[in-house]
Amino acid sequence: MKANVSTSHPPPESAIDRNAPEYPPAEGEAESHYFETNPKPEYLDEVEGRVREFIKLHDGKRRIALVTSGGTTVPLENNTVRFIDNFSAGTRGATSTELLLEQGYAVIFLHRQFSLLPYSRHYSHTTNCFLDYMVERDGQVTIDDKYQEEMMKVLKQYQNVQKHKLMLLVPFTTVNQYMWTLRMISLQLGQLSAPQTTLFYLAAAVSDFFIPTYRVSEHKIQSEGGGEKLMVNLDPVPKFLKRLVENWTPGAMIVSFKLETDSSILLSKSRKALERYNHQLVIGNLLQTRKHEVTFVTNDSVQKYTLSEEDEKSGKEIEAIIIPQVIRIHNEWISSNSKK
Ligand code: 9Z3
Repeated sequence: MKANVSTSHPPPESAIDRNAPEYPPAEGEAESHYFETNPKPEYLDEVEGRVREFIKLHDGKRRIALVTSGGTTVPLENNTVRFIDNFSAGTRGATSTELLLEQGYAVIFLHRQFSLLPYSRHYSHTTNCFLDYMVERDGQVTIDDKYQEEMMKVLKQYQNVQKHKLMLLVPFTTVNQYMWTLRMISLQLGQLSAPQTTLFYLAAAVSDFFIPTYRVSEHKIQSEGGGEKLMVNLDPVPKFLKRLVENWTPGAMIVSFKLETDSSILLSKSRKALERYNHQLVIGNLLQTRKHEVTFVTNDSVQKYTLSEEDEKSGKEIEAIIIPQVIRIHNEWISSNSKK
């Protein structure tokens, strides 16, 4: 039996308001300072090899998208017992990736390890347990007749993607791993001959605050003695989007997401992000309504897209509205940049 209640959302009226001060976009100095003082993940060279191979396989044959997905953690200890996390399940990233693949993109899926993955997301979530799709027949485990058609469709799509090596899965857990990996992949994609064909779709919920490595406690923070408060002192995470747009992958089409909880500031914050980072598209969404409402903000338009109740009931997802619009804007970006 399943109690179908959601425990992952605080009541909207008590959700935190992210009215934190705006930190300036990071420039070159902030980039060198960050990457000199926060260590490179020891596995990054291996991942870099795979990314190179993947890009080489698809460059010139199809468009490549980098999709980021899921939340980043901020460890409080080096030998990590405790960490700060956020709500993101990776639904937006995983669902959008399936649709981009369907439209002919090859996708590097930079995701929080153990968050939702394209295709398997349909059966991996605790509210959608894979065991519920199975039955025992003549001593064999098989898929229940009523799910055959739906599962066959997902299986075929998944197998096609595997067969043609159209998706590369790259995991992260901490915000530092995310930053290092994002920069490495962006620099690789920045070397393509037609950068305008590359799409960045930055849906990951990246922590705004972190503890720089030199201040992180080596071992588990002790609670002995009692009565002491644990004071956590966080620095702002540098805003590297400007570096990505101008230095790491110039010429690519970049879509960032803006998340807020207060509807009265969503539009102004989205506009501000577009101005500050000078990229092509900000998709604004509210924590409370992100699954059925988004607002596209470009230099010359603001457009709200809503999933009707009817569509939602029929199982349609808002990404099925988002992705065709993103591709339309990407097409325009490619043609306006190819003319030059
Ligand atoms: C988003 O706004 C995504 O749409 C969600 C998707 C994280 C809300 P889920 O994974 O949720 O489907 O559960 N992502 C970007 C959030 C973010 O951190 N944006 C930064 C900001 O708002 C700018 S890059 O400051």
